[in-house]
Amino acid sequence: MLTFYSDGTRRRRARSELDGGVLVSPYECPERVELVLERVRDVGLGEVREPEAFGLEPVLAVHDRGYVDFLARCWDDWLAEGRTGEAIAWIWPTRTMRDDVIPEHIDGRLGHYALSADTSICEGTFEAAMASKDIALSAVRHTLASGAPSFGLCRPPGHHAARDQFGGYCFFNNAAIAAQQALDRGVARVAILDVDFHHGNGTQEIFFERDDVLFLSLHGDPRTCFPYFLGHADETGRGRGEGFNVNYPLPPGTAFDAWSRALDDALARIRAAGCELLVVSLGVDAFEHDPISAFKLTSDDFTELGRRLAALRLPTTFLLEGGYAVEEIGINAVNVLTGFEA
Ligand code: SP5
Ligand code: ZN
Repeated sequence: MLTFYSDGTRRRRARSELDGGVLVSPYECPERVELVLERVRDVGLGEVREPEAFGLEPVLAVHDRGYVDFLARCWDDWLAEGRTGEAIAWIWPTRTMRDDVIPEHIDGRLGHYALSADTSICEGTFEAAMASKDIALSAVRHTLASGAPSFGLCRPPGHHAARDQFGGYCFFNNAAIAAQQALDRGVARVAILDVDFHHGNGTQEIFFERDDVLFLSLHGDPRTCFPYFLGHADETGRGRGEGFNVNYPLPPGTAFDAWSRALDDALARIRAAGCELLVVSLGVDAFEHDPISAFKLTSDDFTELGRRLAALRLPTTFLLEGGYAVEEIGINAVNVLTGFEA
């Protein structure tokens, strides 16, 4: 299987993440992609290719132009205020305020465009997000052109990024951008299966009213898990999108037995919906030793996940999302891919 990767993903090297009231070194660090790449090479998964540059047009097909401009300028605007730390949102247009007038000041703009305070913006963030979406676009283009599976070694991840919001370590929604690209190239219906521990709120929001993308997500129940405010089972889509959004919120402690029952249900729905392409939002933070998650999947379970995905016999593009057990991230992500090819 081809892997798409570029060093541009490492241009984001944030120092700070607000976690439990403390600024810690971010869980979503550049070492993550280095270790996955090393594993790809160790097991001989296949060629590693540089992505092409696709520019902003495919980004603007799913994201708001004002949002993209904000991301492009945020770091400079922040520095222009004389700030020394990294840009972190700290005030939001919550229930009792207005959100229809976008502030001019960078602090207000950060609150408008952020969905959480775990994600700081630092130098190189925009450039890394650009590299990440180019990897996703190159991977899906390869799958569309050849029918062969591909792996986009994306970083930063994407599935929390909504049409006009960043957060949860995500800026551009790589899976949504890739799926939209496939639709624009003539694919009639795409399935996005999100196996990251966290709910893919951004992907859900982008496609919620559409029937050309079937979105399915297995994740920690938002009653107790990030992102807390989306991902319940009764969110099934709206309008013509009704029935094309499927959430499987699962309790903390869920192991492969129960997790894979939800997976099998998701796979049956993908089959029934007549999808022509599968995009896997491949987070491996459902791993038992993940430092910020609460499921109990083992490294071998990821191999079995790959096998079950292969049984769909669909053109498939894998895009890396989360996974923070850095020592094992390569093993777990690549196990899915080798399981798929077995
Ligand atoms: C892509 C992805 O997986 N994003 C996840 C973002 C989660 N951010 C909030 C993490 C809160 C971690 N708190 C854990 C405390 C353990 N020390
Ligand atoms: Zn996650």
